[in-house]
Amino acid sequence: MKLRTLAMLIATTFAVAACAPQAPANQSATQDKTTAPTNDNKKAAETETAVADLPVIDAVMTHAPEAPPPVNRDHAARVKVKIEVQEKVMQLSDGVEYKFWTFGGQVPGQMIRVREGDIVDVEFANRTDSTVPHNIDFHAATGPGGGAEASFTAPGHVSNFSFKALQPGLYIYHCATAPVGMHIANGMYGLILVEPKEGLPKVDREYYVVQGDFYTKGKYGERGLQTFDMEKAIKEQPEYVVFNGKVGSIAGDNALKAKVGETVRLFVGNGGPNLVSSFHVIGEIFDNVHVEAGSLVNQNVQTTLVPAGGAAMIDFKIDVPGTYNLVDHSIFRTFNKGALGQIKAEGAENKNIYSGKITEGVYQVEGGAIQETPMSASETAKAAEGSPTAKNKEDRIRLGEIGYKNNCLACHGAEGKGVEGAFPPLANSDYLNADPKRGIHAVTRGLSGEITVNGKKYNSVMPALATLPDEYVANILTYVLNNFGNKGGEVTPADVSEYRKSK
Ligand code: HEC
Ligand SMILES: [Cu+2]
Repeated sequence: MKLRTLAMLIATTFAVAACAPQAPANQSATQDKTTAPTNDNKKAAETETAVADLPVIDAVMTHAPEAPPPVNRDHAARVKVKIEVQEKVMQLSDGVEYKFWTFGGQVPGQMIRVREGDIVDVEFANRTDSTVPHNIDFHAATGPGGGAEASFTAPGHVSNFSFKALQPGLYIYHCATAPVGMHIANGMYGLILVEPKEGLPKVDREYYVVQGDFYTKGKYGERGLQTFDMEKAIKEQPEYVVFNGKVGSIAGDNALKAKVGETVRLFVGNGGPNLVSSFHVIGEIFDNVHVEAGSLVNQNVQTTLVPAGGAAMIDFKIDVPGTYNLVDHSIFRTFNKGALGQIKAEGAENKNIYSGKITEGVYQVEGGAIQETPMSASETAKAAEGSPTAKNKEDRIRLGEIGYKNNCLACHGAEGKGVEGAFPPLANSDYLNADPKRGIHAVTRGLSGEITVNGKKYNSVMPALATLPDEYVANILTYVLNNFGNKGGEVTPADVSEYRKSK
């Protein structure tokens, strides 16, 4: 095996060497493809060094969400990239495990950053404990399969091949071993950035985010080790859509950080295998978007498409502090399948740009005035009309289920599991079980500021549902207390009304 590898190495080296004298010709071919004349001039100006004379360096590679630092070189190099395939059980969500197939032990694989014109020398190893062969297709490479054939590697073997990073951009790499869809669905993708020769405009922070869809036998949130479901994959019906391989990987305590006044660049990829991402950051407008991660820059963009097997480069300035949610705006994926990330920005408020809530009151259709006072007793009674009165506790639970579905499910989820980093669980909630009045408080007055639920911190805002009648609130909370593994109990309309009167 060693001999074979050596022979292949030599063959690859020869192939590269043989190409070297033709390189200028190759390059003019590339020039024909580009349209911007300024680019052509720049390319022509830089003299081509023979491949053998290029300095050899190791690639700086980073695990998501970190991105490698700018290349900062004014010449080409041979950049050595080492990738080891590892099949590995990791968490897809809290309590949910999945056997991922990975480049380098994490999903996505490490981000690689090279310079336009570099030779990328890939060493591709497949561990002995792997169950199947793997390979790698670099969208940044020009050549059959993007390296897929050259890198096809059985368990316990290692392959080498090289490619020249001819064109700048941010490119997906992925496994392309049959069944290709399954290898990608198991997490085999990552990004390589080919910086233009002049580099990218400087920003204060850069992050690496890759979306992927996952197809588990069990439903979203079903605990235990989950296996791949080919049927769901073929139907393109994932249970999970996540950023960086796990629900909550960049939310809550893992949120990306920034400060007011800073510029942030996101290197966003989409491994797929199936879904196209409508990538959006709630509360931000993208200043610049390298559309499809190519050379075309669009400005003032709200949502950008990131195709499966594609990418986008996005930058924006943070003007005001707060939490910015990264979402796939095909929005059920965010609230029900896990596609939620966060940037937490600290710094000084700027009320001119964003005031925050100035007043809140009850909106009355008749008269149209905003009142500072809560609903009057007669208004509450009116709202309660048509919502039947529960005869007993069982009845209350039954009626509460409907109320829960209409008013709470959107954020806390059908099973009350919430969304890690954004919406706390009502299931088995130590916070709620410690004192059901907390539930009355949250629903009638809203809840904000830091709370800890089942050992996890949440610092978000639940809007008050102040107009729900007492009976209705009592039913919902009784339903919650008697479901989702909570400790039971009953909240009565009298409890709610009493709490409303307290200060
Ligand atoms: C718009 C989203 C949203 C809706 C709708 C919503 N909540 Fe919440 N809820 C939150 C957020 C966010 C928090 C955490 C607030 C914080 O971090 O301080 C929360 C916290 C809670 C808590 C305390 C924490 C815990 O997990 O025990 C309870 C109880 C609760 N909500 C119950 C409800 C009930 C009952 C309803 C429906 C009547 C409801 N919520 C509707 C977003 C929502
Ligand atoms: Cu593979």
